[in-house]
Amino acid sequence: MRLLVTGAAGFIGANFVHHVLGDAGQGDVARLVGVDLLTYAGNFANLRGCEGDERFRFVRADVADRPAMAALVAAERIDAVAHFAAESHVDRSIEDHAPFLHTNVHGVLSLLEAVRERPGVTRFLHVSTDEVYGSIAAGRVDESAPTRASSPYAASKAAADAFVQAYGTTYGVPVVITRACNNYGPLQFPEKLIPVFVIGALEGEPLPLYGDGLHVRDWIHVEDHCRALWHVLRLPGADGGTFNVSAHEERPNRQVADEILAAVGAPASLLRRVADRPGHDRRYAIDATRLRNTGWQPRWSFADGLAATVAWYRDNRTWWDAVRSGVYRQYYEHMYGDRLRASDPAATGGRA
Ligand code: NAD
Ligand code: TDX
Repeated sequence: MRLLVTGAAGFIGANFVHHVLGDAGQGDVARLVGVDLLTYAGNFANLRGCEGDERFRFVRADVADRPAMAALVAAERIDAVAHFAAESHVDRSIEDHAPFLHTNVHGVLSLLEAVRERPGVTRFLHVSTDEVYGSIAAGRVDESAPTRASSPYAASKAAADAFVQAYGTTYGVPVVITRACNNYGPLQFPEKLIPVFVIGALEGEPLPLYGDGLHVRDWIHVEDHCRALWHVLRLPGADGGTFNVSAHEERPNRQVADEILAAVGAPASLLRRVADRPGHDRRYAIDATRLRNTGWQPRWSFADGLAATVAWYRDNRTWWDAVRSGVYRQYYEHMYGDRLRASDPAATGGRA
């Protein structure tokens, strides 16, 4: 396999590259080209250890640059694509949709065009999200559920999914879509709930819980997600298919916060109830039976995965010290400053 991995320096992309260049891909991968623009979320340090692997090459490029993607796919004789590159944070999409339209929509179109021109490509794996289904009032939804995006981020991912499906139907591109629930684990940029709260708890900083904290998310350890993606990338007869990826581990955010506080050994007084996210989806819960029926299953329980993740952040302070410097400070102040100053620890319901 000659594999193109976009978003290779991001959280899930980098974990996937390590997974595939490690034991999982032994004998299967002749070449792995990692592409990443190295935006605020991309970090070349996430790929430490890959530089010495002769199968690996890193290219800094914008996935929405059509000529660059077409040239790369042709020059490297790519025969499979795993597309991770995206603007991935809901709160940022509420501030400015433009980078989301650029990368998530124009980016996927640019890659689909590059692949359409190259008949040797046997799989285009589009890494999508459960957020395209919108809030799920009860039960778990399977892949037949309609898309009902709530945030500009989710809308851009749903649009990308629609283009991927259209290129499969119209041009016969061998596409597969995966829709995963919330990931957590090593190398996650501290803008998402778990790394914000783990690092905050380690530092004794206030932890901003949006709204009543009873919004439910469905959690999967990034390693289980990467195993699912590697499995789907090579799954015979899957062209045109969509697969939900979930460990079926649902929890309200407040419970996640409590579990983090317990794992770190930090006091509940750090919790702050802050102004809610506009359009905040109340609950995500997807059914991954279709994927499980093809032979994949998760290995991490949330309790073990969270403990391992807390241990990783505790042991890798240099990694997060570096990513939390400079422009990140401005982001944190912009996103949380006023909300935290307006918050009241007592508003956590007497727990503070
Ligand atoms: P991330 O933000 O950590 O990483 C995204 C990467 O894409 C970064 O390295 C960034 O530099 C790169 N990138 C951004 N714009 C680019 C561009 N124009 N050209 C090239 N590279 C660019 O995100 P993540 O959490 O690793 O998510 C990866 C994928 O998985 C995304 O498509 C996301 O929608 C999807 N997903 C994420 C989750 C989650 O919980 N994090 C869950 C389901 C699906
Ligand atoms: O500081 C916070 N406080 C808080 O209460 C943050 C960052 C989040 N939250 C809440 C909002 C959500 O209910 O925690 C929950 C999780 O929030 P995020 O980590 O921002 O993730 P979410 O919005 O659920 O989206 C994630 O899962 C699906 C990823 O960011 C997406 O990329 C993925 O597609």
